[in-house]
Amino acid sequence: MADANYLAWPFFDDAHRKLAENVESWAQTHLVQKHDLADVDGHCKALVSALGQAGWLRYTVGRAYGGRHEAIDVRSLCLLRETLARHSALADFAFAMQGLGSGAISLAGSEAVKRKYLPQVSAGQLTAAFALSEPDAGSDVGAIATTARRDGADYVLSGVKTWISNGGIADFYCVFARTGEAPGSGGLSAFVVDADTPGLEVIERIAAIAPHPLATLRFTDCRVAAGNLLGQAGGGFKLAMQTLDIFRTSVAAAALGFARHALDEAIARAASRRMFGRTLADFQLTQATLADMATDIDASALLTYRAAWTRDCLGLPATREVAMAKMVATETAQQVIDKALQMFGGLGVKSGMAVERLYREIRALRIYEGATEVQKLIIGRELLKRVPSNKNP
Ligand code: COS
Repeated sequence: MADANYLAWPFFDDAHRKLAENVESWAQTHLVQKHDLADVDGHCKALVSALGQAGWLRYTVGRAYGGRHEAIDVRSLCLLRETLARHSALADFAFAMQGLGSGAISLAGSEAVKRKYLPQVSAGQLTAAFALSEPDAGSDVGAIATTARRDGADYVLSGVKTWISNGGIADFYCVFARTGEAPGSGGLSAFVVDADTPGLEVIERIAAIAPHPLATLRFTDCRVAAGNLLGQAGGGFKLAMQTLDIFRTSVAAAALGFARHALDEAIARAASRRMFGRTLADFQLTQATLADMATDIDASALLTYRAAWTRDCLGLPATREVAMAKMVATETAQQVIDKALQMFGGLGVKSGMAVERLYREIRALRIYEGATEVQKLIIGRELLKRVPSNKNP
């Protein structure tokens, strides 16, 4: 059982502690790692449904639409993701995408759009996706080239989106496209687009290092009602950033879950592996490695839950805190997992071993929802804002 001492930290209240306990016990009975992931799509759909039935997806939307809290509580999101990730990367993925994929609706959708989508997202009856990245616009969101042209009561979308998680299995996509109110980041808008809308097709399924549904989408004169616009025309860039400010902290939490799993594997290995007439744990080198791993995990947890608490309790976007948490938790989780794998020797690289899986599963987290380099950029810019003449360097 992973270390749960951090639950005593002042970032949490008793409801959070109870939530962590309940999701841990649910995960132990419902999330047996399936090593044969031939049907990743089917497995993912089943997980969305199971997470919905168990009530965990209620934490991805606000109370008026079936949610557990008035607005999304980031500490709950993080506790859920950390626990799910410790048990099953795909369960964490399925949970996370419901929140990220519907986040722009929660923040800026009209009442009608919220009522149409959010209750079913929360029940696990609709699968959500966030369609931001393009072949030439990943980190540079302001370079988005997909267009949305106003035509009477509709918008007509044309372009290509790629690296879209849940692409191919989602029921709807929150799509960011250029409406042209201003050049660059000021000319983007967000739309909710149902997966079966004529003109939207999945043109490639992408196989990834750790399998999950991932696709490239093409929009060809894809017509959506103007009512599907999320927020103001031209407000799409800020809406994307606001959505990421909420969910990036939960990426840090997922990385923590992977790292805690790796530490547990490493401790069990150290205690049981015999060599040179002793156990691996008897070597000071091993003890030093374990100490580094545990300290890195605690440092990541402190940054992660500080970011979540800052947003929940101080009501601040916490852009800087979120970026620090995402950067440190994902980077250190990669190192923690690498150290755990090393302690397994040759066994560590054998397919199907937990550390081998974790080694692959952590990698994408250092890239998606803003690569480490982007987080550094964000932190640097936030610091420079303290100098009035450098408000937007
Ligand atoms: N919340 C609200 N508004 C924000 C914001 C935030 N977190 N971040 C920036 N803005 C605003 C800025 O204040 C600015 O507003 P004004 O034009 O009114 O001054 C506007 O948005 C443009 O901001 P900025 O000039 O910083 O934009 P850049 O094009 O330089 O982009 C980065 C900044 C690189 C930080 C941004 O594009 C980014 O986060 N990229 C990574 C995206 C990502 O995560 N991709 C992965 C896809 S999801 S898997």
